Amino acid sequence: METIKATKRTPTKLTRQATALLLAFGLLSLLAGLAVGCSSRQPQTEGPPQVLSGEVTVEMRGIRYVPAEITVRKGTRITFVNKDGLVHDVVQVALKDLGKAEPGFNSGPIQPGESWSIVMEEPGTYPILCTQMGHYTAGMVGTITVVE
Ligand SMILES: [Cu+2]
Repeated sequence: METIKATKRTPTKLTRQATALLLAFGLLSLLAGLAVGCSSRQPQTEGPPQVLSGEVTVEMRGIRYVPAEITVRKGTRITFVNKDGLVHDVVQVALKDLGKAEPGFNSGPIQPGESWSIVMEEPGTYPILCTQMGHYTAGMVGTITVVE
């Protein structure tokens, strides 16, 4: 009877130690994983937006404004160049206000290979979109931010 008890106790003790070891290893690998995760996230830190000035070009290609988001100094001339085989336009209105509010500016149709430009004089945030059929729903929207 006693030998049976002893053999019963020993595996229990071992199992506890093994469990403790496994927990310790698990915790260590979890911490290591977190440390790796943190260091790999660091290079994605974004700085303040680049402020462009003088003459700036935005291409219209692939039914997109490229770049879609720009920040410019007031007095900057922005030229929109149509690189697509489709007609585009540049209408200064927020998507939610389309058809309700008067656009701030409207380029009218810009034919393939043609361009249109505007000088931005007033600081502010100007959402733009292309009103050609299906274009803004395809993602042809952008924002011009004008700073002092
Ligand atoms: Cu378009």
